[in-house]
Amino acid sequence: MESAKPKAKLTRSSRSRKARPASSLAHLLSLGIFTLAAFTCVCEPARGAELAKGDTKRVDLGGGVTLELVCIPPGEFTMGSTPEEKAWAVGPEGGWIPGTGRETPEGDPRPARIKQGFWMGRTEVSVGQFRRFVEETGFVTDAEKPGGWTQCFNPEWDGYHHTTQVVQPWKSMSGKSWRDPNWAFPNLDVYPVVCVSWNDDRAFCQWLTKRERAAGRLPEGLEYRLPTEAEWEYACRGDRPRAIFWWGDELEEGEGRLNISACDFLPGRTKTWPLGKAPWSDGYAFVSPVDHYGERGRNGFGLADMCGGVWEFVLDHFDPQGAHEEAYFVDKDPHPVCRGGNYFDVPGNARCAVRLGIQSPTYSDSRDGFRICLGSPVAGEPAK
Ligand SMILES: [Ca+2]
Repeated sequence: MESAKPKAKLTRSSRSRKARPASSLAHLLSLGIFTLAAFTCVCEPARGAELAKGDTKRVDLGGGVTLELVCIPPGEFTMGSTPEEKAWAVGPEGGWIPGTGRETPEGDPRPARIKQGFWMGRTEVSVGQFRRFVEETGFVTDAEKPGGWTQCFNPEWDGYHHTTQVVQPWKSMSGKSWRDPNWAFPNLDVYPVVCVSWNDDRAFCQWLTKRERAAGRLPEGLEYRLPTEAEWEYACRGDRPRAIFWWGDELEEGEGRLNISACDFLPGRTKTWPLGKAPWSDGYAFVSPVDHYGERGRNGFGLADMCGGVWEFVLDHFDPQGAHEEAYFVDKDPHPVCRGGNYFDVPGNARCAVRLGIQSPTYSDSRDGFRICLGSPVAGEPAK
């Protein structure tokens, strides 16, 4: 952003601010015309009327496929979870297993600040959007490389058998990938893409940056990338006071808003997912179409599926001490962070504060996807 500021000032001084009504700007955005001056507004909320919360932008990925971005203005929020929230997560309603310590890395509530505004994908990146990337570049995901594998649902799984042993429904498989995550149903373009690694996700962002820049639509100094962990949590909370979910603390208020482990039969079976569940049907035992729940499923920033759906990779490496206001990276043995929970998770694992450290930058899973953002480059990001 620093390098962009002098140009932005020149651009602003060369036009009449009062001459351009908001409807005209909205029209330009709808056409995909995106100026440096327009983005600068995101970083300067004092300018008010031009770009603010609720503004959107549609990116043309080619082949008739688009990706919608939502404006996230800068602001402050409370990161982390209270002891009461952690206790709820492992209680009868939250449904997670007590004693695993999975909730500990959320840390205590603490103030955090997002200094620069950014744009964020309205939804998780879909199968159709990821397909455009692969079609244009021939990109081969980590799971598809020689010797590669991904974690998918094991069709032979027949339950947890708590009295004897816990057998997980997930199994490492070769020959499976984002193209075929081993669902028992077709992998539609409207589903969130899964079985993509942190490396794969960053490659998608890099492709989009180059593509938009080549088309003259990307101002110098901005790029497509994964959101930082702080940006993700700020965006997830949706400009509301800290709570368990983006709509508040009440699980019952989540009905019709998210896809988690609920009262839905697995395809071709008479069983639902085990453990605690949301006490309603959300319609899907596995993935649901992105933004399936419409307005009711969107948070205060207009973002869909921030809780539930699929886990979303963010840019940071995992620090068991808690998420950081500035992006956090390690030199050795990095574990990328996923946020937000997924269709298999109990309510206690689909909260705004939930964090998960992933095995490695090449690991992929049919519960993990990603969401992109458009913002300033992040200091210290490992080379792509
Ligand atoms: Ca579900």
